[in-house]
Amino acid sequence: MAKETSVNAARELLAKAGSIAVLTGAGVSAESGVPTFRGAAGLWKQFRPEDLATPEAFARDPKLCWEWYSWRRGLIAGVEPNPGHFALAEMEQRGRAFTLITQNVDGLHQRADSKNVVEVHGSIWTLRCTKCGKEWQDLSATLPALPHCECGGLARPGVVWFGENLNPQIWAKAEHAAQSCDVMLVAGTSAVVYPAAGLVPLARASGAKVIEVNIEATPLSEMVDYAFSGSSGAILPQLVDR
Ligand code: BJW
Ligand code: ZN
Repeated sequence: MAKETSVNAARELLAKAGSIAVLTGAGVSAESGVPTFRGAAGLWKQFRPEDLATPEAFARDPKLCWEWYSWRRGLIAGVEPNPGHFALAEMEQRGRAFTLITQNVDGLHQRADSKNVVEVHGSIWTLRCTKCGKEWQDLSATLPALPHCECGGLARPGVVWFGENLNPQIWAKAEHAAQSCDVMLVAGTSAVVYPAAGLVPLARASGAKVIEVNIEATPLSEMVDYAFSGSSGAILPQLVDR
């Protein structure tokens, strides 16, 4: 398919859309200083996902797992949202259906004042009890080596690990947004992790136009209507209708 490269045309498409769904990934937070997962400087170059981001890894060594998540919490607490986050928050303030589906667990979209954020992979600021299932927010800079629930159960990070199902209510919101949008904007994701990546073909099959923003080509790049090669911090502000 011929790729439309004009930022102006994509901005106009977004300006005219009655309903927008956005799907973001780690690349959107990269310019804030949050490491991505894949790629040369990605977390998975330094750490093995099977050692840290699976339920089996947590069962085997919860202390090691919490050490990694506590380190990431500290890192994220020390950074700020970047122009890409702020552009998406501004795009939402246009009085039409707008859903920001994010795979990110860092909470930076909310800190940039985005409102309708659907966190399909959970939040690093949420803790969940492995015994009673209670969930709570904890924004503290430091956590105990092994955080516990008031019921005495061991707490785990409220994120979605490999091999785990996504929260059905949250996933239903993401699917609904993908199926009902006129335009889907996909930014900063390698689009290799499912089912999140499947939201893009779902939107397309439902008739949406798709705009991608990424510094590299992804498995989606061939199927989208507009593929912009560049950083989300630079391109997303250009897509806001001012
Ligand atoms: C920039 C930039 C800049 C850089 N500007 N761009 C179908 C097919 C194959 C496999 C599966 C399938 N269905 C399910 C699976 C298994 C698995 C999966 O997808 N595996 C594949 C990786 C092979 N999925 C699951 O297990 C999911 N669960 C599930 O399906 O449940 C049903 C089930 C149950 C039991 C058995 C089987 C199925 C759960 C997936 C959970 C993913 N969890 C993580 C960790 C979250 C917690 C944490 O943060 O620690 O989520 S993994 C990690 O990857 C994290 C991310 O949200 C996710 C996606 O990564 P993302 O955001 O795309 O980041 P990167 O680093 O990959 O890419 C960054 C991109 O940004 C790059 O493209 C850069 O170029 C770009 N970039 N700087 C713009 N400045
Ligand atoms: Zn509990």
